[in-house]
Amino acid sequence: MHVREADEAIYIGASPSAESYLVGDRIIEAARKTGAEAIHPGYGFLSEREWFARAVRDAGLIFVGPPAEAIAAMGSKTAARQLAISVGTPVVPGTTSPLESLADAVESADRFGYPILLKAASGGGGKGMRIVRDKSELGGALESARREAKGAFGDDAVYIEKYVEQPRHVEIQVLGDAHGAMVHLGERECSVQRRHQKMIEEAPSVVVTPELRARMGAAAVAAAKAAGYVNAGTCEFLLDKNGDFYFLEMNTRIQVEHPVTELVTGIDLVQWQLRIAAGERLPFVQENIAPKGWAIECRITSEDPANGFLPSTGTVQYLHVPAGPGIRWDGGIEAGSEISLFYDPMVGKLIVHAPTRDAAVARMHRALLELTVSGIETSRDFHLRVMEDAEFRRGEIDIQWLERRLPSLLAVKPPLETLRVAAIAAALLAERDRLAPRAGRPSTDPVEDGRREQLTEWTRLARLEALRD
Ligand code: MV4
Repeated sequence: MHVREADEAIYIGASPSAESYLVGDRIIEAARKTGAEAIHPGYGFLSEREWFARAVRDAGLIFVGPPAEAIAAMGSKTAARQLAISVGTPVVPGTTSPLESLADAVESADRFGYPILLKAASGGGGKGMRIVRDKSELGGALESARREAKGAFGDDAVYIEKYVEQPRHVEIQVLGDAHGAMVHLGERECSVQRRHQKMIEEAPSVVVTPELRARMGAAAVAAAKAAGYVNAGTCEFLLDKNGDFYFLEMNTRIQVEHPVTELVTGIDLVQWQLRIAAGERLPFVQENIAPKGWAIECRITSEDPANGFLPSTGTVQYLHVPAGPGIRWDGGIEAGSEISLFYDPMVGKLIVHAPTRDAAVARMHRALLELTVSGIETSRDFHLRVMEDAEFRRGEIDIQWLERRLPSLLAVKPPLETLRVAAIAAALLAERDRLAPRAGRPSTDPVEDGRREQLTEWTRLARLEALRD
């Protein structure tokens, strides 16, 4: 679909991303061949690789994203913590340099108090993380964290943070130009996630007041500026039950969930990424930026929630996309699309905007009912169950909410609409059988035919009455 819609398409290699999308030279060569001036790295693949941003720049092209130096500054989690601390952005209590030994780990853990979290210094996204609740577990956890970090990032450096219990994941969108101006566009609430994969995001967050938004926003802008950040970026925070927030890390790319911010601020983030890359100045005044209404995004993936979110492959046979006021579909599939295991299972994002959170939840529910994807399993029904969930509707969510709630979400019976459609289909089939019980054989009994007709008429009226509500 994206190839057909593009003005020009260049073959960059075979389907495995290691042979195509992850080969920087192939991408840069494609830009050269077409005379493109700039490369937008999207999300995933090479979007946060310092070396790629540098290679694009060295090739005389524009990288639509932050300078390579800013990616590097935020890439090391311990360096990012030091940067944040240096400008007064709160971070979780912990070490600001990698652990040197088990003795160092024991001493640091005692200083901050259990439970603690071991994190990979080159990490992010949860890889190489270990919760340690007791001194006796520390040695083993340190070893396995190092091993996982080494495997995933080629670096076994690990550091310690105090473990924050049941926080929310709230992130702040920032936008900075190349002339030193930077604003924040408020928060996104991203707590509804499973195994570090976000499933639902919203803006604003039910627990963020204008005052807290201003403080978190200023903290995010300060950290981003300290890294020399330009273009669109996101600072991740944990927000605890007391309303205290802690900087975790910065995502140096446009994120999947950026549409919710676009809808509540009215600012087209991707357009501004391009305008910033072209050297334009930001025209925004921080005081005038405030979220209007409520936006929610559901990630529609080719995964089967009933089967432990197993990836589902196949051909999309039929697609019906919801439409109407306050509904946006950012999709990458159409009827005939082949869903393979080569790429991320996300096939589309359904995003709604409404005046209030309640209205947005209702609108999302209606839009999900309208969404039809056949040929592959999708997360659509799962999202319907979340929109119907009482705790979600009250906004009572934290980063463990989904995994806690999963069993009851999956146990819920099908929605009323589905039962209704099934009832109508059953009634129509029964009606057809009754009218043609002889399956094409000619009638031999006109009296019996008359009785059947009468019965059918009464049955039909009764059924219509029953189906009225
Ligand atoms: C934490 C934490 C609790 N305490 N740090 C996970 C991914 C990475 N970005 C940081 N993560 C966490 N860091 C401290 N000190 C809990 C998580 C965490 C998490 C954070 C955001 C969204 C989802 C999460 C799921 C599990 C754990």
